Amino acid sequence: MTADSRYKSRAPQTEYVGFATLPNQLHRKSVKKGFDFTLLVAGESGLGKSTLVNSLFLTDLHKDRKLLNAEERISQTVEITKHTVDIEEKGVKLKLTIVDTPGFGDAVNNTAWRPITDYIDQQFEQYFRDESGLNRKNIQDNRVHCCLYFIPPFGHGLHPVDIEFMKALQDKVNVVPLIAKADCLTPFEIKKLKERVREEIDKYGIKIYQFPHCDSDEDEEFKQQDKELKESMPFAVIGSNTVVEARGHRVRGRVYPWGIVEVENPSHCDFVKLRTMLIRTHMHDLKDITSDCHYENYRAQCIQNMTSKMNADKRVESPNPILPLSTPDIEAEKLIKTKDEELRRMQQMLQKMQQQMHEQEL
Ligand SMILES: Nc1nc2c(ncn2[C@@H]2O[C@H](COP(=O)(O)OP(=O)(O)OP(=O)(O)O)[C@@H](O)[C@H]2O)c(=O)[nH]1
Ligand SMILES: [Mg+2]
Repeated sequence: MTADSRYKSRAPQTEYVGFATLPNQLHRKSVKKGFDFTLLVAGESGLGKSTLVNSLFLTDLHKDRKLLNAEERISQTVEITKHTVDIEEKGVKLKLTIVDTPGFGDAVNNTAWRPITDYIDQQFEQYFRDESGLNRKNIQDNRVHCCLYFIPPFGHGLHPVDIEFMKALQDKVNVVPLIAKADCLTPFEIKKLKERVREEIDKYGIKIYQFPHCDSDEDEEFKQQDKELKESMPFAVIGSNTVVEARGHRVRGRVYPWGIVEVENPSHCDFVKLRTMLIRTHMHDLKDITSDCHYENYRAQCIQNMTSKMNADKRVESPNPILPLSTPDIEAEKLIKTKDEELRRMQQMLQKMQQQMHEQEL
């Protein structure tokens, strides 16, 4: 019996090949492994960055944690601080890391963003090293997947420092702009400021995180949610660490003589939309873009730098730089070849690894 006839005779009996279980297999694998997600906050000092991440932390994400009372106020952030929480919901594990950064003044300063871009690069560098190392199976992904950038509610749009800052970040991380302290503005002012910020983002060519296109075959509820999210950018947010009584419920809010502003009330601000987008709907896309685009840029740059360095070494190692390269010193040539070979192997290894990672994620 030929191989072909053997397959032909078997085919009708095996109607169900079994690849329909692939999504389940992937689901099981991902659930077992758990997910990680890193969020960074940046913006001028005093805009409520620490307060907001604390609000994000302590509500849905960390129900058991004790809420801070009014006296336990957050103090000014003086250095880059990393907080990690392990969350488990219906058996799915999420390691959420929040990177809080010190705010800066509103004066344009060429280096204000440097510690943050350095931090992002350091995480890429670590990942690049781990990926090329031996223990590749257990790599900790500390790359920054999203940067919440806080825009002041005062003034008529972006400050020069905001433009500079977002531009410095845009090729390294997914930038999600937020209008800070939205309770300082009326709904009309929020609408106007949002329009203005969107215009300025276009005008100055700032690349912010773009929501993926919503397929036409998605269900209506999803389409509606997607539309609302896109229209709400930049999200106007309010943060608070105090729990107050409102409409018979204990809610996170800010008390004013004229009433209570509720953080999680969708008619008061976009806090819930932001949280939904980060945690429920777009986490995977933010991670994909980090990996396929921002990290890929970093990695390509690294490889290019390594190659240029090797070429420079090659020239230095040559005993007589005036001589043409076709008559090189044999030992130097050998060394260069070994280095070239090493680099090629490393590139192949990285490509293979990336392919595997893509396959795992599919
Ligand atoms: N009105 C209003 N005040 C807020 C809001 N969020 C925070 N605040 C207050 O603003 C002040 C500064 O808040 P922080 O969270 O420390 O601000 P930050 O951006 O982390 O400041 P730095 O650490 O200096 O960068 C505190 O008194 C907060 O209570 C908000 O949404 N609305
Ligand atoms: Mg702070």
